Amino acid sequence: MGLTIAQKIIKAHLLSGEMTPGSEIGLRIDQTLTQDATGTMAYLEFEAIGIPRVRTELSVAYIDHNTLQSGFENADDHLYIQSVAKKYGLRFSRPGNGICHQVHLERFGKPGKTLIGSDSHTPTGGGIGMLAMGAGGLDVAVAMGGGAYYVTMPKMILVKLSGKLRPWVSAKDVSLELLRILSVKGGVGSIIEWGGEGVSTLTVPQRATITNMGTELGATTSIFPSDEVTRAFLAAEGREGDYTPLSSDPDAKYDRVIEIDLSKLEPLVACPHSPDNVKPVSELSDVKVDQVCVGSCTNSSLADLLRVSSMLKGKKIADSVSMSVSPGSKQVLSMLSDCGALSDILASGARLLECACGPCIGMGFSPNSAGVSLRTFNRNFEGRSGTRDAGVYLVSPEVAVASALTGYITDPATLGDCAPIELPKKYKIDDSAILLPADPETAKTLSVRRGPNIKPFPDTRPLTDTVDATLTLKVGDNITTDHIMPAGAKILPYRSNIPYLSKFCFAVCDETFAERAKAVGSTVIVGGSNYGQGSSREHAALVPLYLGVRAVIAKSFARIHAANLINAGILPLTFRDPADYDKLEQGDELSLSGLFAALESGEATLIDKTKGLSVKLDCRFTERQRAILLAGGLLDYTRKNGDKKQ
Ligand code: MIC
Ligand code: SF4
Repeated sequence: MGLTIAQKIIKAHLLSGEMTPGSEIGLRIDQTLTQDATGTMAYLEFEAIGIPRVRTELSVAYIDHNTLQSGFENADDHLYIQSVAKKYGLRFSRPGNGICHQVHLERFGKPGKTLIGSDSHTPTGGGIGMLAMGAGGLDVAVAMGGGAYYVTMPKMILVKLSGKLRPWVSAKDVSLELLRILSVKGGVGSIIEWGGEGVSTLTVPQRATITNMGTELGATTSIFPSDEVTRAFLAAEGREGDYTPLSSDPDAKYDRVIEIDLSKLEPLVACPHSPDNVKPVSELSDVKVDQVCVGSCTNSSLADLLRVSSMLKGKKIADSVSMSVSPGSKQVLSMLSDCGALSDILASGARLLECACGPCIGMGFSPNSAGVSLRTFNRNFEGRSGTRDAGVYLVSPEVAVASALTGYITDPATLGDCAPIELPKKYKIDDSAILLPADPETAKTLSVRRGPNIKPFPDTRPLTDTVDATLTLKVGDNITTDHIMPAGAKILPYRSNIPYLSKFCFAVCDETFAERAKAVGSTVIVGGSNYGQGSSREHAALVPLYLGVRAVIAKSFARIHAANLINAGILPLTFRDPADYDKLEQGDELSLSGLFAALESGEATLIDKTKGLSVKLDCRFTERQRAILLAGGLLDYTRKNGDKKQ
């Protein structure tokens, strides 16, 4: 039987398991990336595993999230990561060089290779034909040490594209259309492959926008073929040698096929507070806009910003709008500046921000109170912008600029003709902000710099046969990691300080949670479906571990978060009958007993001592996951089994 693109890459990297959907597979990982907000913890874990040098083909440490440096904390973490990279054999992308996914696509991504990154938008690399997945920091640390990365073999969804995008309609609208069709849960357990004759009409940056936002569907990853368009992109980056063609076999089998005619799409908008709350721009023309942000790993390529500058040229943004532009990389910024496009952006009244994540993760440029913010980003979860009552709308760069000019959500087609954008045949290459590691001999003599903000990893504990705990928090569906462990300018500097971070755990839902959890000492959290969607941040598991969370019981879990809970030694359990969710109440005293046997049988019984009832839970894990849970998490498991795993 023929294979899909993803299946071909999986087959070439398969270390263990069967390629049947639902079974656990172990993959050899060629490349890893980290960003600084998850990187410090990932490298502390890598050091704890105790391997002298990374064993991947390429590992890169980026600094792009925590660039505000409003105190010593971020600067200390940057120095820590820089010194780790030099000693252990990684490239180090300096602050200011750009957003990890954009820079990785430009300078390192290779079709046919596997990449895991401690960031949920790592699938951006699928735009260039990589099998690129987001993972928790500990999984990345293990992969850096040469260990396999384990995922559940996904189902395959083919999105078959026909036609060509009309003027003013962009790759972002393709992503939003798929979110409209599938919802934020629709990709869970699947890889989304893009095919059909419409693919050849999309450039690599457009493809990368689409694979980037596949994350919002909950997909394991998304991938495009590698074709002549890919070759041209790599050639423009001076890397034609990295090109290999990749396509699915004509008789490849997909579990589901979705057809999208590009020529029928119109500009779309994801309304607050979920990326799948999608409406056509034409229905929102009454919405007055306070703020517009262009950038993020979704829409900050040269092509995107040339479009922005051509729309702004000779015009002024509305007085009532505050607009920011954050280029995705130094390459993008420098080329914008060389061709004069940057001046057109600045002359319009827009503000230029750093080549970094910035407002996307609430690092500055928060909206005014109850403000309406239009962003070319990928997430609009409540509170993520830093302003709790702001309404964030996700849009294409075209809709963003049209709205900045008029002050209302505006269909760009009302502005007249859409001028074509000329992309250069060669990009400007300057890798001087990517520092190389020391040679292995010198590396042995180097030490790592650790600032006072770096606190030890929380205490882990092996699983016990009985867990008695209080139901300290009950939450609803689609809880994001931004709810569990918020980010933003006030908190992000403390990503290497779990005790401090713990004060903010679930603060968006319930400000008293952290105190209450600490007071009871042993906690169970109950959630609805798609619990833990969003970011890959393992802090959303490590902080609960620190606060005494022993199990999370939900209707269903998002993939990376479930893995992070297991890696932290916290049990992710699901209701056999989702209706049982309604029977449990915050404050109930619970008991899970006979857990060792439950791990073997796949079924656990929860006793609600307060209500006097019992509830059946699914407790199905792979042999490896059971061993991790019994050991008290992946770190302890890897330390014990390190040699066997290589
Ligand atoms: C995000 O977009 O939420 C982040 C910040 O990039 C996260 C990583 C993090 O929390 O550090 C992600 O997407 O994984
Ligand atoms: Fe950075 Fe935002 Fe992309 Fe996350 S989604 S990597 S915060 S730009």
